[in-house]
Amino acid sequence: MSEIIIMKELLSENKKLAEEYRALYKSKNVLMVNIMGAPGAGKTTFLKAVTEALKDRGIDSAIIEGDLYSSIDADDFNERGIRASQINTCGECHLDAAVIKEGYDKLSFENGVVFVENVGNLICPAEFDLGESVKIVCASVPEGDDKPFKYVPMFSYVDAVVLTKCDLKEAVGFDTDNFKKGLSAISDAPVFEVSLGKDPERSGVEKIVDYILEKRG
Ligand SMILES: Nc1nc2c(ncn2[C@@H]2O[C@H](COP(=O)(O)OP(=O)(O)OP(=O)(O)O)[C@@H](O)[C@H]2O)c(=O)[nH]1
Ligand SMILES: [Mg+2]
Repeated sequence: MSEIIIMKELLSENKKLAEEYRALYKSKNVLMVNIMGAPGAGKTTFLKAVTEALKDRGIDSAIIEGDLYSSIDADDFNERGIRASQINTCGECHLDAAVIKEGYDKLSFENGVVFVENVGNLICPAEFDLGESVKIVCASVPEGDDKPFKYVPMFSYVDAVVLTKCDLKEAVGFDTDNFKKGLSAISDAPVFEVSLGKDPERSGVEKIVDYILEKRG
């Protein structure tokens, strides 16, 4: 069998599982949110701020951490009192619906929001439905304002874009209009800007929390 046929079968089997698990997560009153982005885009930093803001609003959250080998991010969340389960892909560049279900089962979590921190990668994760209800990409300012023009599958796949490290815009000459021009050519996803460097105010986080809670209904 050719590699293309094997890949098509794999994706179709994954899609079936994802539909089944999406219904299961909904039945447990869990909103599953898939957070994607390049390595170092600021996914964990963003999730720390969001889970804290949700807690302030009385909403429980938990994390499924996808990493090639380490458990650094999951340990960090657990130390902060946010339940996190670890999935190590051992070199694979993406997660799939079956491993997310395993991660979810380890959490024993209902009635709240589960965030998946996907493996740092702007390409492969856009092909794999995880059974989530919301897909978000974190794009960081230092990566450049041309990314929506170049990584079309990812930016056209997501429901929302979080533009991270906005405190660095001036330092790296980031052109926000150009970024939005590239995005609007392929998607109507809203853009949320956040600055979480040294900003104690969690700048921009409340708006994305409103968006997530709207999706929860
Ligand atoms: N200046 C600035 N730095 C940030 C911001 N958000 C994250 N960082 C820094 O960027 C680096 C990477 O952040 P992480 O949150 O670990 O990124 P990540 O996407 O989770 O990284 P991986 O899980 O390794 O792919 C860290 O040094 C953060 O402190 C921000 O808004 N502004
Ligand atoms: Mg991380």
